[in-house]
Amino acid sequence: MSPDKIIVTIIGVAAIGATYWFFLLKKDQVVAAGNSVEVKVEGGYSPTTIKIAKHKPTTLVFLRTDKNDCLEEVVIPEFKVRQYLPVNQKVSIAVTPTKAGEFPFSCGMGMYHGKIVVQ
Ligand SMILES: [Cu+2]
Repeated sequence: MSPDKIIVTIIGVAAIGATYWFFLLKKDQVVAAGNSVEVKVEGGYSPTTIKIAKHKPTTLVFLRTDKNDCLEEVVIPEFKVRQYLPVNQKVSIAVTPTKAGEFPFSCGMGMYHGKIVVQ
């Protein structure tokens, strides 16, 4: 291999590594909720995983700062929630999980995902 090809290969591998690192870190973002937990809605959900305790009333406070229409609704099937999220306005959703498990939530079109882990 010529030196320029080696450099291109190294940069390529580094870019792939950085991408994996970025997404893995994003995926591993877990927050244990107290009585409430704030979820930022900006190009997805942050945190993506929220841990809450069984039988504990918990308020999920969604704050959407992303003008993308894709994120204007949040859907949590387990709690029968389909909620419109106005931009730059906090929306509180109270849930009291009655069973343990992992319950996904997503935007109205199912393109962005997060999950609620009940323990
Ligand atoms: Cu969407």
